[in-house]
Amino acid sequence: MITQSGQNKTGGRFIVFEGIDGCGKTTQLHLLHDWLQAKMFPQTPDGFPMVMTQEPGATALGRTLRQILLAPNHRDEGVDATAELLLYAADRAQHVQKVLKPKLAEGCWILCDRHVDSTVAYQGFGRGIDRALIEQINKIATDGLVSDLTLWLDLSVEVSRSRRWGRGSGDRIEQLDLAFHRLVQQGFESLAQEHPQRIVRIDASGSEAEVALRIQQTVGDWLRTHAIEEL
Ligand code: T5A
Repeated sequence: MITQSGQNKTGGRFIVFEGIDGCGKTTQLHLLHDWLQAKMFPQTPDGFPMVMTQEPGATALGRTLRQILLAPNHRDEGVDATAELLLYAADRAQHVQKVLKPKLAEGCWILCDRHVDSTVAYQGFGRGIDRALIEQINKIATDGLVSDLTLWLDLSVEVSRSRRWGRGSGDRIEQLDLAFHRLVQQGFESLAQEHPQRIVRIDASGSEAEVALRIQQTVGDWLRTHAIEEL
């Protein structure tokens, strides 16, 4: 069975969470994991085969790259935008080949915190790198893998910033100014308009429970129309 993501299906599905810094992806990814496990597949004796993962930093190489990418300073010389793009791509290539494709082939469901759309939004819209170049590099890094469903958690830059208050001064990307993060937000808006079949907007305002409910409704609808009957 071939799906949108192009992998030969053994039941695996690839669900991605996207959005600006601090929009609540990590919180909601864990809540969706628990909901899928408890509500959708309670009959599975050994637990449903789900993997929670992230970009950057899900592999041994990726963890080193993440430290390099997010360290607040690089001896004051800064990080060139193209160098940044290629480091995120290197993390992704390793993640795709060492985690995502093997786990999908085993039939696992993958919940992933960020993937290719982050590169378009941050390095494309945010840094201003040519979109066609980014698409080309993403294609190489993913080796053709595409998410089955991407949940874009839409939250204003101001609210996301207020949620992150008290967590210190932030990593190298979080420290960029509001104008940068507004461009990133525009990037996610554009992507959602361009890919309505793959990317679903989730209103990420309100309490964790309110957002979780919206996600459960969206994923529940998606499961009924796209996934469950194929298992
Ligand atoms: N990047 C990444 C690129 O530039 N290009 C790329 O190609 C890729 C893949 C990654 C950075 O790298 C950039 C983007 C990022 O800047 P990261 O640490 O993974 O760094 O950054 P984030 O993904 O932004 O992680 P955060 O933890 O900052 O944000 P999350 O995961 O979206 O949010 P979460 O769940 O941690 O919540 C943030 C805070 O809000 C609270 C939480 O308790 C937490 O304190 N919260 C809520 N508060 C009130 N109401 C709610 N509904 C709340 N939900 C969560």
